[in-house]
Amino acid sequence: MLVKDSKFIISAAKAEQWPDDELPEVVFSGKSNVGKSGLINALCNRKNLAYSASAPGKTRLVNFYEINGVMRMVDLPGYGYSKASKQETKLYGKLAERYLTQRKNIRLIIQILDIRHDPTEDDLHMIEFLNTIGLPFVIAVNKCDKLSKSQAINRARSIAGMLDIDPDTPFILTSVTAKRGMEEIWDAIDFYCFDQEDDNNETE
Ligand SMILES: Nc1nc2c(ncn2[C@@H]2O[C@H](COP(=O)(O)OP(=O)(O)O)[C@@H](O)[C@H]2O)c(=O)[nH]1
Ligand SMILES: [Mg+2]
Repeated sequence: MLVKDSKFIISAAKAEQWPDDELPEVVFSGKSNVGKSGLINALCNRKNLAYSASAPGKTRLVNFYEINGVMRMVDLPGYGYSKASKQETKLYGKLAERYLTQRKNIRLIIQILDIRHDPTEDDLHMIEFLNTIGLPFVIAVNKCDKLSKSQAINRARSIAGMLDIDPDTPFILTSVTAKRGMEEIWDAIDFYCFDQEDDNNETE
């Protein structure tokens, strides 16, 4: 999709604040600092749309961004947020969990991992959770600019082997700084948000 218009809608602290319409939503999930906001910015060709630095505190809420008036990107609170107290972590975890289990608009989840590190226990729990809720997800292994191309491919392979996922799950190497993998992510977004509906319409 060519992004012509992208705007921040709301940082929701409770479900009552979720936008009340049928727009498809793509969710960005991953631990703090893995690049959730950066990926949203890169996909939208914006510098600061979703940057936490410009919105202190909002990273622990569910942030909604509307794209071209036809879909939304949703920046989930990062898990493993070290600065939050245990109680806060639990609360924000609940916000994310409620959103993921109750929100009807979700078409796709982009689960982001750091290519340099093995998945954390939190990452593995999150992926287990994604398997149980049954919504489509892809894995983005981000920060691949930090490694050489061959190192990145090897790391991605070894990370894939550590995950309990369907072997068909798309595994996309991404870099916010080098703008890598953006087309592949957009392909997945377009497919899950729009193409499937088009296919249905064609066969009617
Ligand atoms: N080198 C590199 N740095 C990245 C990449 N993605 C994010 N970062 C940096 O990692 C930090 C956290 O990114 P951010 O998008 O705020 O992570 P979030 O907490 O998951 O939203 C920032 O300093 C980003 O500039 C990437 O692909 N490559
Ligand atoms: Mg963020």
